[in-house]
Amino acid sequence: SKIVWTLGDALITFNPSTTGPMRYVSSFERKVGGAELNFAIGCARLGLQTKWMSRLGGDEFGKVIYNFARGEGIDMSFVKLVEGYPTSLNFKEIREDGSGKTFYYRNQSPILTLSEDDISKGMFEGVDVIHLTGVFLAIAPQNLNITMRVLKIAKENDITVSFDPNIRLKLWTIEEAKRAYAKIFPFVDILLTGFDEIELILENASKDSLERFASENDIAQLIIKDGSNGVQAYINENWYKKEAFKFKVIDTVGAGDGFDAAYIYSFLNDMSIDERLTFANAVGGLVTTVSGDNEGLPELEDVEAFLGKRKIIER
Ligand code: KDG
Repeated sequence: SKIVWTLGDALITFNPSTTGPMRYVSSFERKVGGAELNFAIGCARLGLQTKWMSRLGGDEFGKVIYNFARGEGIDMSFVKLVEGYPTSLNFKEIREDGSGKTFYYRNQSPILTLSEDDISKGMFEGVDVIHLTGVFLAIAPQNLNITMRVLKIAKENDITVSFDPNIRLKLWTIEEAKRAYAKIFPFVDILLTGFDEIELILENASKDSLERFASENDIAQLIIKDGSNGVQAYINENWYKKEAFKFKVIDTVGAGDGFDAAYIYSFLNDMSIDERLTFANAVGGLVTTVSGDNEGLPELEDVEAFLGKRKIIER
């Protein structure tokens, strides 16, 4: 099968047992999250060979994340546990409609111990897609250098680069984000962005300015996700559009990561553009039906069953 490679921080994610303001929530479920890890789990469940690079605390929580990711079948060769850095935490607040807020405790993230020297060409042997996101960039300024090193190796070796800006204004400012993204975009082949995000980045998300942006940065596939409003895409200079499926939403966090994983899976498996957008919409939506960032990520046969292409015997 095809191989994807990603890089990023992971967190222990505490999902509230009740909806409403977090100050009134007294019990939480301990789960696992992190945008790039969610992406990796999504890829692995669909059947891609998935490599994830990260640093986790050498604490109990670090071991929880390590074992969880390994249990999902992710290649952990580039993940290390580091002593002296507590594993990052993320407490979630969830509203009745499944949307919510995030409270991070990640100032001393173990991923701060990662440096450019940890990136070498050999890590990318056989890799078909490298997927990066803005969360990693937002965590520390030196992560831009690490990312640039990955991107240069990708270019030299003709590896497809996919990127999700994943803007997190609790971690950096929009100006800082835009400065970093401007360096990244020229290396990107597949940009998977939220509609609100690309609007923030370009200050104008009209069709004209999106087309200009794609052509200036030589981005062949620009995918614009807009939650329950569906998805638009500008691919090889043509526009596409797909409505979202309707779901009973429990927890929206992680839906974008699931969409990204599904899009990359469908791209690597030569689905048509129409099929890719349908497939990714289905996976992103399915994620929202389950509490937690990644518990709702489907296996391939679940997506096929949802799309009516296969029947699952349930009892
Ligand atoms: O995309 C999901 C992430 O938002 C969540 O897992 C936490 O990595 C995270 C972040 O920084 O927001």
